[in-house]
Amino acid sequence: MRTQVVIIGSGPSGLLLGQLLHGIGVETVILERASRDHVLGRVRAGVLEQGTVELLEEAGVAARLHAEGLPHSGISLAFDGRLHRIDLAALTDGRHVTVYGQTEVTHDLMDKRDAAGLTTVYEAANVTPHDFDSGAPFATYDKDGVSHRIDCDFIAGCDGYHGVSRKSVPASALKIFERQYPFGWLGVLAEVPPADHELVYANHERGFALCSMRSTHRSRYYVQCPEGDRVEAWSDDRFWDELRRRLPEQTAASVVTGSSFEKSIAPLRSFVAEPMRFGRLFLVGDAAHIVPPTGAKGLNLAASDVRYLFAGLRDFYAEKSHAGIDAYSQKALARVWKAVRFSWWMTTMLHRFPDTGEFGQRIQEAELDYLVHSRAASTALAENYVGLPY
Ligand code: FAS
Ligand code: PHB
Repeated sequence: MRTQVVIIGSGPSGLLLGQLLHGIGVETVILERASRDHVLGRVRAGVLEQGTVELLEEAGVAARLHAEGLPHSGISLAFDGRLHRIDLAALTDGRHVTVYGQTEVTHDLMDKRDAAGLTTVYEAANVTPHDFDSGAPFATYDKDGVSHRIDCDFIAGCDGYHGVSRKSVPASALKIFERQYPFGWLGVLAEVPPADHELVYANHERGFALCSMRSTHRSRYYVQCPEGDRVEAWSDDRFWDELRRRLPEQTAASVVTGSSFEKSIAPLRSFVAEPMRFGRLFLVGDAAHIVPPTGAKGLNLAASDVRYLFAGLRDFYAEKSHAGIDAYSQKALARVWKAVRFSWWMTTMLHRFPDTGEFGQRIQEAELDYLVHSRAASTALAENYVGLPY
């Protein structure tokens, strides 16, 4: 079998790249190790930068997003028993974010790909990229006990942090940067109306909390929890009590509790693998970088990687130009590191670390107080949160 671009991974980055390439007549095959339902069952990101929305519009998959997504022009920071709103739109000439779950983005992209009759091999086992340092790369995989080979021009490693693509690169060719945070996020989904009409990021002596949502009737909440904590240790009652203890009284009083239908703990880390290109293999999205979700950047960074790689592949196929693919790693990493910094900064400002102590808590509160009363500081937060220019 032969195609132009083999995409490993049917998450948002693989699907979005496949859809954009299809739009310019470039053939792709996606190889995904999980089932379609398993991919759709993952609950992850919830906030889309304006640039990501524009990319989904370009891919022709933004209709439901515009019908059901919630445009947000501000967020609130909660500390010292009060809410402090950051007016994102006023500080960034009208830019905003859209609340629309990653699950929905993935669903829309999968439906669009299926409608176009494009090939995605789900439950593909032992996917392996080969000869990507030559001009004739190929991928192999096993399906239903049969081994397959697909020859191609390029391989896009869109297979996430635990994928095979980055692991197929010789360790000597990779520079890894990593910081593990000494806590995780316990997240729940519940069919209850959100506590506030916008997101609330709370700094509290007991730990960080986040009030988010998926719609006006479905809420997404998080509380910081100890590293190694277990979901089984958290009943719904315990979660709701802890969440409300970390919020200002007025916000806590607005929390509508109910039974959670999803509850999980995610570890927090900052991770970057450099470079993001190895001959005919490109690392995209979580395959190359991970950020703590405090800045709502993970999914949006995957989208910006896709934008840069798509532009490079479009120039290659349209004009036989290598300039775009040669510049991919350096351009993508320049934006990745700014998002890694912002996510690290939001995380250190809002979370309780083992060594924070009373002095550290006062420093965090002083930074937050300065932030919400300084137009310059609020603008810096706002322009990073809505998404820096590509
Ligand atoms: P994904 O990991 O989404 O997709 C990779 C795909 O490749 C998967 O379908 C996987 O099954 C497949 N794959 C893996 N190995 C393979 C192999 N060997 N062969 C074939 N296929 C393979 N971001 C935010 O912005 N906000 C959040 O709140 C947020 N919360 C998160 C919570 C969790 C628990 C996690 C893990 C991530 C979270 N993220 C969040 C980040 C997340 O949204 C990612 O940035 C986003 O999924 C990146 O998309 P992809 O790069 O497509 O990677
Ligand atoms: C979410 O709704 O899942 C979400 C929103 C904002 C974040 C992280 C997660 O910073």
